[in-house]
Amino acid sequence: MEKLGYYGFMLLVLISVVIGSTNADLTMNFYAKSCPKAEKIVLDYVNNHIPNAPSLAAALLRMHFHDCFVRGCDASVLLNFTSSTGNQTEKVAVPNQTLRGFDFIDRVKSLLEAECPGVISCADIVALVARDAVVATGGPSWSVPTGRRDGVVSNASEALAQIPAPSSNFSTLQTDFANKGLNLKDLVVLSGAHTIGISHCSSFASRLYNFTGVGDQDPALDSEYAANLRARKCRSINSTAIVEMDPGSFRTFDLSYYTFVLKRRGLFESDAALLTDSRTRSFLTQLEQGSVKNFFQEFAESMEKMGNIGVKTGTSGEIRKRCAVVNS
Ligand code: HEM
Ligand SMILES: *[C@@H]1O[C@H](CO)[C@@H](O)[C@H](O)[C@H]1NC(C)=O
Ligand SMILES: *[C@@H]1O[C@H](CO)[C@@H](O)[C@H](O)[C@H]1NC(C)=O
Ligand SMILES: *[C@@H]1O[C@H](CO)[C@@H](O)[C@H](O)[C@H]1NC(C)=O
Ligand SMILES: *[C@@H]1O[C@H](CO)[C@@H](O)[C@H](O)[C@H]1NC(C)=O
Ligand SMILES: *[C@@H]1O[C@H](CO)[C@@H](O)[C@H](O)[C@H]1NC(C)=O
Ligand SMILES: *[C@@H]1O[C@H](CO)[C@@H](O)[C@H](O)[C@H]1NC(C)=O
Ligand SMILES: CC(=O)N[C@H]1CO[C@H](CO)[C@@H](O)[C@@H]1O
Repeated sequence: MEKLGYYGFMLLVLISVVIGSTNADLTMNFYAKSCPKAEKIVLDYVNNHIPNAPSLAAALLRMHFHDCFVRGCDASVLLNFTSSTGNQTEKVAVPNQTLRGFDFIDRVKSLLEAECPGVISCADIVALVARDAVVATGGPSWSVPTGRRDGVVSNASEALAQIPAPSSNFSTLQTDFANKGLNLKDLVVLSGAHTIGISHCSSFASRLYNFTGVGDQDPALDSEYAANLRARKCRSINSTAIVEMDPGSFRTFDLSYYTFVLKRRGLFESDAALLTDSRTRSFLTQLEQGSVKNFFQEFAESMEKMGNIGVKTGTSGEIRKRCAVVNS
């Protein structure tokens, strides 16, 4: 730095400012001029419908996660077909087979198209709906800056490769999150989303039956809890039943996910994996022992980061007319 001298230094500062500004960021209330009622329309729709179908809030939150982890938050998860991949879009990949709520997004999109045709991206709809739905069920709120544009590619193999599987160990989770610019704290905080929603037995049944091929169960899962799951819900390895991820409060955004994980009752190996590293175990314990308010604040911070992953802004991508298909 010394060799650069003052002018060299100022030049560097100038260059980084220019680079920073061409990399257009999301902004709060991006549609204030182009469609002033947009965010209110989303909020009203969510508030009118989520109280009647609270379980959708979890599905919509998860959809935002799956969108952001593949090609950035660009609504690629919603596409049925693209010219490069045909019908092998993210939707058909194993992790997406249990996604729900596509028609909810489509209905919000129709309302927005009626108000301001061709203005609001599907990617922003996914981000806004996820936040508003979680808030509508009493969960945390977070800032959702907007201005995301929609992608034109959706590839099933990428979803399979980049969305962490429930069987993931700690190092896989760490890498998958780091690849998206998220750290270990984000991993623990965002895994806390499993305080709401449901899971199919297929996502964890391998832990209950013949885990290592000697008729055993996953030793990282509380054996009493495992026996209970085998007896009541997941009666065979092929059971199609669904279970509450956070039994007793699966509709309430609270700290009980962390309590369950610490009792070795997290459903997935990926939940249990958070106990296998001293750093994530310590975050987990801190969150569990802290206040709900603290968890909500941390969750808001990490969600904002997640909502920023690989966003397309400015002139990249497009504003889709229908969320399931790219514009022709
Ligand atoms: C850390 C890696 C993660 C893994 C391996 C994982 C895996 C899973 C699996 C397997 C399910 C159950 C799907 C089913 O069988 O129906 C699930 C559900 C869910 N996940 Fe995750 N997840 C992870 C992180 C996240 C994150 C970051 C979020 C959101 C911020 C999230 C939100 C949810 C929600 C809300 C549900 C319930 C969905 C519903 O009720 O339909 N997960 N997750
Ligand atoms: C989809 O992604 C996979 C894995 O990244 C890649 O090998 C493949 O070429 C992609 N398919 C298309 C049609 O782009
Ligand atoms: C996907 O496309 C292939 C041919 O490209 C077709 O045979 C198949 O039926 C399609 N699947 C669905 C679910 O539309
Ligand atoms: C974690 O899982 C990955 C992928 O399955 C595997 O390659 C790796 O060896 C595992 N790491 C540990 C520490 O078990
Ligand atoms: C458990 O897995 C092993 C190895 O894959 C297999 O040989 C055995 O038959 C399985 N046992 C049961 C009860 O499914
Ligand atoms: C589960 O499904 C697999 C594959 O479809 C089958 O081979 C297996 O026999 C089934 N196991 C049980 C216990 O039903
Ligand atoms: C996209 O596929 C879904 C099923 O996954 C279907 O319900 C929807 O009608 C399709 N949308 C379009 C525009 O093709
Ligand atoms: C929501 C969705 O599109 N789910 C699809 C996931 O993929 C399977 C096939 O692999 C389809 O049957 C589901 O409709």
